[in-house]
Amino acid sequence: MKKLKLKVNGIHCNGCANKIKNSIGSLNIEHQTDVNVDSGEVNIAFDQNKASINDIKSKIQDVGFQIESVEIE
Ligand SMILES: [Cu+2]
Repeated sequence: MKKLKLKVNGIHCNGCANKIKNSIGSLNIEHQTDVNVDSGEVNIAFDQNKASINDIKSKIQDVGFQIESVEIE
């Protein structure tokens, strides 16, 4: 599993958090996504054989959020 730590702009509530989780879920890959509403930090562990970092970023951007930074762990 590949681990990413993203700083995402525009997360205001649990609804936003769920939007992001569902967007990653729509990739239909093994993943664990945690969203911290207070800090705007999104931690994602995902199967790097099934999706790329850009796939993950695109999904989050597609539902209306701006990615400020990406840290690969
Ligand atoms: Cu919200």
